[in-house]
Amino acid sequence: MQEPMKLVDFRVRAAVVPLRRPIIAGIGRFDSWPLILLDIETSAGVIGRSYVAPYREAAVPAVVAEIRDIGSVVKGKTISPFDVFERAMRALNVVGVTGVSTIAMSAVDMAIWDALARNAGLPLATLLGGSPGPVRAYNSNGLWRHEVATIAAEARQLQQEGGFSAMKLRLGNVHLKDDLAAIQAVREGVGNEIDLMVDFNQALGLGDAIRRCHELDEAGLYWFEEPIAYDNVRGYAQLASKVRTPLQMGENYYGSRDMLEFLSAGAVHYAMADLMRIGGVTGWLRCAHLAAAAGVQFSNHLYPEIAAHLLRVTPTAHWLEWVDWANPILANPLEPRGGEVCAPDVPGTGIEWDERAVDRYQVTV
Ligand code: SMN
Ligand code: MG
Repeated sequence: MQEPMKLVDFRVRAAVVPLRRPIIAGIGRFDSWPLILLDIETSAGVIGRSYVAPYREAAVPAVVAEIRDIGSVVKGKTISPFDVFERAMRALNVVGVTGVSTIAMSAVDMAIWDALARNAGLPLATLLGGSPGPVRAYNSNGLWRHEVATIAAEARQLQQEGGFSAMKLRLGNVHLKDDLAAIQAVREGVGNEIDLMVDFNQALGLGDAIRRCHELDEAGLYWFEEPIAYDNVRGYAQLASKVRTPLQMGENYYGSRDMLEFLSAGAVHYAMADLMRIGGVTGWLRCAHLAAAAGVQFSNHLYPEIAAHLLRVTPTAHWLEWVDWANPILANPLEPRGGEVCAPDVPGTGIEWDERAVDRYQVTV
């Protein structure tokens, strides 16, 4: 029997990388993107890697502190994701089991799974019982709530960036006419054949959302994402029963219990999870099986490098959200082709740092 692999040390760094297109959405504007990079050193000599992006640069120190705190709880322990998860969350319980605690836990969990897969010499998808390979993707790298004049050209760029036939547009303008103009501009740029998801980023109140969704129900959109505040389960249940375009949300679920609430309330037609909030790979797997049991198609939010592996073992796998926002510090960024992203056939997740770029963008924490 092989010696069990132990957690030896955590190395946490932070970088702030430029965005090719500023993020402008109902939840705010972000001109650059903060990344927290975690390297977990193991007794087997392999390093497990992950990153999380907590949107706000000012939030980085809090997340880093929590990751280090988890490190102090689990260092020296055997690398088993389930046990580490339970032990760390038991410790963090006193400061909360969602928010920063879950974000930090997710970073640790993803790095642990990477270490396990690397040590086994297997791609993460294979370690989890699947295989590396392609997943269908939509391009989410643009179409923010900016000047309508540039939307058509941007939609064309997004289509060409990786042969995409699906993309996401951000809506939730105060006036319907501005949402309609943005949709029209995308159609002018790339025609009616592409699948067009739209995301309101919680911009609307329930009454306005019912009105807006009805007004847009004939626009041939693929899904309506997060029209109202993410924690309003009853509001989503009402909306879900009233609209014809499928309702999508979930990037703000903090763990599988949140998702269970929405699924059991019939509050969504599609579901998604953000690996930074859901509890990393472990949290994803819990959700993927809930979604499958409910017959609900399941997509990722961000973190395409890891999501590509996970969608390969998700029974109701739906769409991969393609963003390239971590590319500036990745040595082997994924390359979408023909509207697909491939979970790579390499040990682990395939995440490797471009150390020179990390030096360049690093900030002190
Ligand atoms: C989103 C992602 C990241 C920052 C702002 C908005 C958006 C999405 O909700 O689903 O891509
Ligand atoms: Mg969204």
